Amino acid sequence: MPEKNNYTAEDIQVLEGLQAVRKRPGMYIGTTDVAGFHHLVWEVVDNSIDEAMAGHCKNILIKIHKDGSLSVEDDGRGIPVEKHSKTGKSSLETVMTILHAGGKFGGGGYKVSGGLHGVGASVVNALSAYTKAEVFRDGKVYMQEYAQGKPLGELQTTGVSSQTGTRITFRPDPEIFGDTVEFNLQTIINRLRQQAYLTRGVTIAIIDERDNRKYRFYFEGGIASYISYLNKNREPLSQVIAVEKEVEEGYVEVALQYTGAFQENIFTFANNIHTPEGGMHLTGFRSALTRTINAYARKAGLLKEKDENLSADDVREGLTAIISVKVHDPQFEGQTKSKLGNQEMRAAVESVFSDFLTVFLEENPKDAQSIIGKCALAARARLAARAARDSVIRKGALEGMTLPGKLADCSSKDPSNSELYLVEGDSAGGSAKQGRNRDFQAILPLRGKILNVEQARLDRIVANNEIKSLIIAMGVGVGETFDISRLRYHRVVIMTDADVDGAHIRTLLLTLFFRYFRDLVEKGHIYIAQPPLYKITQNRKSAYAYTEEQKQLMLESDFDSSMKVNIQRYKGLGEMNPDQLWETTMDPVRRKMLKVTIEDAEQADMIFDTLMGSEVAPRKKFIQTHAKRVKNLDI
Ligand code: 0RA
Repeated sequence: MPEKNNYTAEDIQVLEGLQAVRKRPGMYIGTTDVAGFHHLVWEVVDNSIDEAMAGHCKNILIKIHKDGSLSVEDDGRGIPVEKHSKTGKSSLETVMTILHAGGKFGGGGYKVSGGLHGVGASVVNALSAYTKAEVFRDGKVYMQEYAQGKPLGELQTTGVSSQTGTRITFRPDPEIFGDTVEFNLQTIINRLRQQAYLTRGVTIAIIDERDNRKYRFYFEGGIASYISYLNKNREPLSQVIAVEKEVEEGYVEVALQYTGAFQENIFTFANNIHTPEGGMHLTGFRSALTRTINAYARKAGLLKEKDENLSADDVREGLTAIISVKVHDPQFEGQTKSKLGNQEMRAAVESVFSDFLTVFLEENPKDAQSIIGKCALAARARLAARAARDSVIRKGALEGMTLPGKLADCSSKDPSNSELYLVEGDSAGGSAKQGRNRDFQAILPLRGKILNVEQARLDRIVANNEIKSLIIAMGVGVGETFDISRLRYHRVVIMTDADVDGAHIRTLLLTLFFRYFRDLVEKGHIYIAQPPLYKITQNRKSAYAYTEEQKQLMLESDFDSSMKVNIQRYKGLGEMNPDQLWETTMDPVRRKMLKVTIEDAEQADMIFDTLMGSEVAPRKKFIQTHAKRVKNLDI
């Protein structure tokens, strides 16, 4: 036995472990930017969620403190504090300082062990300038503090308490994250709301002490409530259908509802971790859905003998679904380690869900009828779309279809350095054509308002002339024939006027890209041009301002305040001459372009539904709520 107060082999191992984390934080938390910074929060919250999933904790409270620290408090059993047989330290100190010593020693459970998740409290501790762990257990309060992962003293008893639970307070280390990153309340809210849906019955509260904002999430219905939330602006075609079952491989939960929308929205999770790349659980769900709906439709006579089967796409139109599985040893694969690889979950989800759906459809003939009616309509539209596409798109695209006449193409045939500008109207189109560098910049003028794709189906969308030109110019096809490798321009730039009409056309185009060309958005091919709002001229000196604030700043600091200045407000791109358009908006060296990203597909989706969908009330509410944030509104 090592002697007390001596530097033991264990101590050395601990220090080496902490050192490894500080030396290569990316290996443990992905990055050291804002994402990695918030990863610390998820790690600590995950431990409390685990305690809740095990049925021992009902409340979790997150506080963002004014001093740059954050605490996570739960009313679980409390991290054990007795001496740990292997390390000779308290279990608490072991959990807090030894790499990979997860909370649930030796126990089964669903503690995540793959990917970046579940690396635990010791990593957070190592990457924090200061950490305090408090445990409420056995009628006492225990406490230990750390700096950069090293204990500042022994475990102490600091008081008495009749409660049980754990509170971890940590302040991320500026040496690792820099000193400008802060906790973002909205990021934390979004994540915790999602966790509350996925962990039925737990209450998660958030207090931001920087401005005293408070939030509380509790969802009795779990993922079934999540479906209602996602569909709150859509027209429901069925009840929310939900099943959960413990199986040998783990735990399976599925909830879904059909709506009048044309798109599908499926979100999948494994051990509460979002798996946007899908995986085995999704595959199992999809095959069960198609098979079960077709079987029922045949049996009930809703599909006749001569009818083709409903396709996988048909049964997903208007579907909102959540698949959440728990698995003992999750394998995360794919480009972003967000695809569930566990083969056994395919059959598990497939059998749980198809057994349940079969019974549900038989017992609820009204729901069954409207679901199958919707799928059959989708099938008819698909056949119509195929016919339309065969005549207008596929034929052309595959046989070197002539590009639209209005497209002023570039001479480069290398997509990686080619740009396509989508310009509102012919007059701005004219300026852009003259101002561009024709080597690599192509211009496609769009006339008037393009179709609102949120309220139309693929067959009508491909028949719309403006959209047809756009699809042919991009070269990627649409729907079943979409192929990103055929993209003719790696930058597709939306260039609209800085007024309300311009904003509307931009939103319509973004909706189109989001709904039908989401891959282009996700791969970073869609951009928004930033034309200037003002030109300020004084004598022979002139400058462009892109925002109201910038104009103010320039007038105060760059121009002579006693002499006359001329301020030109650009209402539209057409008011700029070609040279001006080039130097302010199109020249790669001087322009400012925004890359469109989908940080949170779910949020973006909801905003699109709100703004573009058929329900008027939510749109009005959204605009009222956010009207103050819309700047440069020019009516
Ligand atoms: C291991 C065993 C027990 C509880 C925990 C870990 C535990 C860990 C964390 C981390 C955050 N909150 C937590 N709550 C509990 C249970 C020991 C027992 O009482 O049997």
